[in-house]
Formats: sequence, structure tokens, C-alpha cells
Amino acid sequence: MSSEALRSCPCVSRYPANPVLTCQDVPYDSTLVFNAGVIRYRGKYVMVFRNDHDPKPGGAFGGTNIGLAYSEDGIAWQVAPKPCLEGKDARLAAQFGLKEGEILRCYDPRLTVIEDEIYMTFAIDTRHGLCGGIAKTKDFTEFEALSLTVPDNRNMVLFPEKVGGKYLRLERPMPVYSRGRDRFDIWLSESPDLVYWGRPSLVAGVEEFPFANDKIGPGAPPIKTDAGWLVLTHAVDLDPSRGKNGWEDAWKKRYCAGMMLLDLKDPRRVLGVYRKPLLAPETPYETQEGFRTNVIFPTGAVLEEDGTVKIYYGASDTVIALASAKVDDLVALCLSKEG
Ligand code: BMA
Repeated sequence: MSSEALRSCPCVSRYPANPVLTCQDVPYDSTLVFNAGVIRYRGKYVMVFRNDHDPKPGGAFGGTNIGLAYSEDGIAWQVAPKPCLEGKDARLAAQFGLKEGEILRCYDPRLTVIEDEIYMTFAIDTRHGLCGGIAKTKDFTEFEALSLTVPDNRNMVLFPEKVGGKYLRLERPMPVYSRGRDRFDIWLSESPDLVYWGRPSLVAGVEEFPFANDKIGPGAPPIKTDAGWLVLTHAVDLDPSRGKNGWEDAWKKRYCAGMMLLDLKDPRRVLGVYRKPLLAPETPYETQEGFRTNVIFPTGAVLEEDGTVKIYYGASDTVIALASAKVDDLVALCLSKEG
């Protein structure tokens, strides 16, 4: 695929004063603040976000942790004084049944409330591969680790309620050995208890998203609508001719936000995929100013009572931005043949 210009869907509006969170808002060591899980819980908005700090030459970072922030309106955020999860925490490794020092970092958190309990899913880089973790928390000070995938799997999101008596998650394994290169798709598995997961099914392949040629992955946890489960995704196209971009020597990918609608009773069944990007990188904070430019990575979505969906996304792996759209428009686009 060539680097043709991609445009965001006219149904979505960016918050004019974006970004809503940057490293300047963080009262501890922080360089890049991005990829945030967001819920509305007991009258407040709660956010967990990826925080990379201590930049090294060549684009690496000395540390990554998960930060925590609260908001009254989902727009103005107050960051808690300390990160809420450090991957190097020996207790966390032990809870997952891993040796001390095995976890290198935790990142890209998503939040879901199920039956009034808070669950966080996140990527875990270990010395022996990249896994997905699920943990439960009451107050973001203590986490109870519930489940760890085998490598390589990440971008896990939980459905906010059981379907057919089972907990469900979307996930994105990375079958490099068998697929030969990045060619990654969205899968679903189910669980009786959030600990044991099985009965995996392929939900959508990258080829279903015409503007992607590389990989797709679940973005925010599914939103329940009358018409089906609305799922925001990321969708990536790769162009080998792309070169220097942002702070990195070379960056050949472009991440857009996409979306699809899954059947309410049988979410393994796709009712429709929107065939164009929901959000494509367009603004300076998405295309020019960041560490790794041309990245829109949606990880949080909150459905408001008036039918507006607040969409939180990492922009350029550097800041957190907000966009909004009407849920009915998003559903209609997933079901339309447009594009
Ligand atoms: C993915 C993850 C995300 C990141 C994205 C774009 O593979 O590492 O954390 O936002 O790439 O760089």
C-alpha cells in the first residue's frame, strides 16, 4: 500500500484543546504519556496510562510504568502522585507465577468494569516473550493478578458483561513464525472465571480493513449498543519507503483507528466493519510533533448518557488525545456499505 493520504471520518470531532494529558501533567519522571484505559466509575472518570521515562540514545527508554489520573468531566485530568503499577514489582511477577526479574515492563492498559468490579488488561514484556495480563483492583493501590497469556499476545480487552454465561475478551496474538511477517488479526476467547481462557475464535482478519496492510488489534473494550458490540480497533499500514519520522531513525508504519460491530449474542460474528479509518493521523500532534509520528492508538471509550462516545487515544506515542462521536453514527457506519 502506498502512503496515500487517509482522512478521518467526518462523524468524529477532536477535542479542540487536545492533547488532554502530556508528560507535563505528570508529577514524576515522565517523557511519553500515551495509550490510556478510561472508565466512568462511581461518578468520576478514571484513567490509567502508559508512561515511558528516562530516554536513552537510539529511541529506547530506561523505564515504563502505568500512571493513574482522575477527572470530573473526562477532559481535565489530575494525575495521582505515583504510578499505580511498576512492571518490575516482584510481587506482581510472583502473582503471575513468574520469577523475580522476569517482567521487564507493563504497558498499554485498558480498563473494564464488570459487575461493579474494575479489571485492567495490559501488555507484559517478559524475558521470554510478550504476554497479556488481566488483574483486578479496588482502588489502584493493590492489584490481584488473575491471568497471563502465553507469548506472543497483547491488546487484550474485556467485554463489560458476560455473554452466554461466559466472560469474553478480544485479543491479538502475533503469529510471526507462521505468518512470516506482521500479519496480525483479532481473536476472541471465553472464560468461566476470568482465569482460565479457551475456545479461541478468529473474529476479524487484517484483510477485512481495506486501509490496513500490516495488522489490526482491539482498541478500547467493546461498547454495548442495541445493534451490537461496537469495537474500536487500531489498523496499521506499512510502507517500506517511509523513513525518518519523529524522533526515531525510521518509522514505516501508520496507525489509524478503525471500528467494527459484533453480534450482541454471538460476538464471534461480525455484523460490519467500517471500511475506512475512523481517525487517521492529521493534526500536528499526530503527524509531526511526537516521538513516533503517525500513530493513533485508541484504548479507551466512554459512552455518555446523551449518546456521545468519548474516544481516548495515544497520539504519536507521546500524548493522550480525545475525540468524540455519536454512537448511532458509528454503528450506522459499521453497518453501511460505504467505502
Ligand atoms: C504497538 C505498541 C503500542 C504503540 C504502537 C505504536 O506495537 O507498542 O504501545 O503505541 O505500537 O508505536
